[in-house]
Amino acid sequence: MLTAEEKQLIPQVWDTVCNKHDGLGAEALERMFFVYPPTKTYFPHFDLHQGSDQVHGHGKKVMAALSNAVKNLDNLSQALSELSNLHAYNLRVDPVNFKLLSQCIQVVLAVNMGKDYTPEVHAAFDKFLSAMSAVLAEKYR
Ligand code: HNI
Repeated sequence: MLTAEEKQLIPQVWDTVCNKHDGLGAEALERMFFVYPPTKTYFPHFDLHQGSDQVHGHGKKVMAALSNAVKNLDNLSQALSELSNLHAYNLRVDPVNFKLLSQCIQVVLAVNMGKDYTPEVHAAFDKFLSAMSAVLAEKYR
């Protein structure tokens, strides 16, 4: 459960960092594909080279979905319901992969925020991304 402080901190960081850099999603995806190559198997139809327009475009979609989640911290399950259906029924992404992408998102935040990536911010995003992953995986059974 996110604390009241974390519910304030997450939108603040989102507005100051994530909304200002539209490449953060692509940066996280590039890391995921590089560090965990099996994740590439879900994207056989994509050009996955560094700097790929497709990865950039997909990164923007992922960030937009996260933005929507940040606006609905009390209501994640409903806000992400369609996306959860898509990942479970159509894409059939193995839920372990959500953790891998979440880790890459954390690293990208850390790299971009430097010392502002405090333990409090780290903990808040860890909880938020775990909650997000749980919702994306909840239709699997
Ligand atoms: Ni995911 C499509 C959001 C994790 C594989 N994914 C999307 C779309 C969004 C999205 C948004 C576009 C939906 C649409 O077009 O209607 N994905 C998210 C979020 C997370 C996530 C917020 C976790 C934080 N997706 C993952 C993971 C994988 C993944 C971990 C696999 C490793 N996603 C896909 C694939 C598509 C996709 C594959 C379809 C891409 C395409 O355009 O063909």
